[in-house]
Amino acid sequence: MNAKNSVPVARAFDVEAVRRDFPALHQQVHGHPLVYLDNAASAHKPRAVIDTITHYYSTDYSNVHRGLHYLSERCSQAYEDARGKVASFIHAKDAREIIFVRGTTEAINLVANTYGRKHVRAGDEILISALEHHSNIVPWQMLCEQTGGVLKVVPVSDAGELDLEAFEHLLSSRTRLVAVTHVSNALGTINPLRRIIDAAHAVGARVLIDGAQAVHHMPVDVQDLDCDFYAFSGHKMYGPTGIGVLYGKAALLEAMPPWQGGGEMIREVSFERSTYADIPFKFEAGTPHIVGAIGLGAAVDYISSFDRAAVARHEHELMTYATELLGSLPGLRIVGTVANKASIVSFVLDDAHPHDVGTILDRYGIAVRAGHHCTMPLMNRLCLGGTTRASFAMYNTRSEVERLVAGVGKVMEMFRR
Ligand code: C6P
Repeated sequence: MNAKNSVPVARAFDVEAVRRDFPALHQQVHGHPLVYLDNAASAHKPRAVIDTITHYYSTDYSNVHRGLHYLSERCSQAYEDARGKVASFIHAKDAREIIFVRGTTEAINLVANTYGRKHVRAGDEILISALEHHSNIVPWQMLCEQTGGVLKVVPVSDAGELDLEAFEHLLSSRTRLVAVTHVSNALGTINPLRRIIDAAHAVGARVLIDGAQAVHHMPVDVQDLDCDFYAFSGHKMYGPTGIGVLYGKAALLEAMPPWQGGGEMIREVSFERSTYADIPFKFEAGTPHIVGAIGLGAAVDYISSFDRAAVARHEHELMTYATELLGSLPGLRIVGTVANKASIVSFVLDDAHPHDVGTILDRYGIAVRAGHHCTMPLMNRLCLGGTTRASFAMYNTRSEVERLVAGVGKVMEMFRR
């Protein structure tokens, strides 16, 4: 804090200093220094998050919103402070619009099972895109099976770009909900959300954004976007596993029926009927992941302590550098070539299966993901069984990109026909 006016001062971005914050990065894997490029699957945790979790389990831990005693009050305060931090992080109007859930998957299932079951009738349409993760496909398929709704899919180009004209044609007065990803986890494509959201609202549809791969790479302002729901996971943004967020506009959340029943989500219970608590508690049945939420608050503090534009620039440079070096290797093809991309480079080799690439890179201490990345329909659309995917975080370096490229070179030598 700046002592004079209490305005937080952004920490200068220095990647070597950032790396010192992450203990797990400093280890050898198969005799090589770890190069961790599987951040889209899950990112490592800074000391600030680890210490916060240790602190709460070591001292101020108790159940929340139940006890009148000292520890319960302290822990409840920290849990609600975390909600406030998340609300500010995505610029929600009100902390009541932040529902703590297990992750993106649970957030989307919550909307499908509450908003979806209430509003989708036989013949109504739900519009998703061909870029979606299984988490933003399967819950809608299940909803359609239950309600007679119809799932429609916006096509994607060979480069990995949504066909916005097709999207606008698919929208109709039957469209109840549009559910699209902010950033594609398989290709890195950043979708033009404003255009999508405005067009969906023009036909009276609600919009859910899957922000799992976006919220830690770029500033997200849910009021400016005007999305109705925004979902993300703590573990990809340097926070704990098992905790995530559903943002929803307060008026929508208030009108939605609860999903899971139990303690914490009720106002009064009798054997005849129950009444429900106000938001957000209506959607947080049972004992929540208390320390997970507090740890997520610490992750938000950590990310927010930096000049976020500098972090985004650094990640973009890594992606561009990796694309340039990998793209120059004969027999390697980058998959996902749109101009507007974030932190992800997917590729295929002419002569080696992605699983072989991933396994061999691991022998050199390089962690990447290989396979369909939980986007089987997208892989089918691109006529691929899978890709090898390098995904970057704020702590990665140019020399790690060079280690990746050298590793891929070794794989190519092994498989050269
Ligand atoms: N993608 C990946 O390696 P959960 O598991 O609920 O935290 O997140 C699911 C999810 C939803 N949407 C997108 C765009 C995602 O990328 C993910 C998780 C990981 O790409 C694990 S499959």
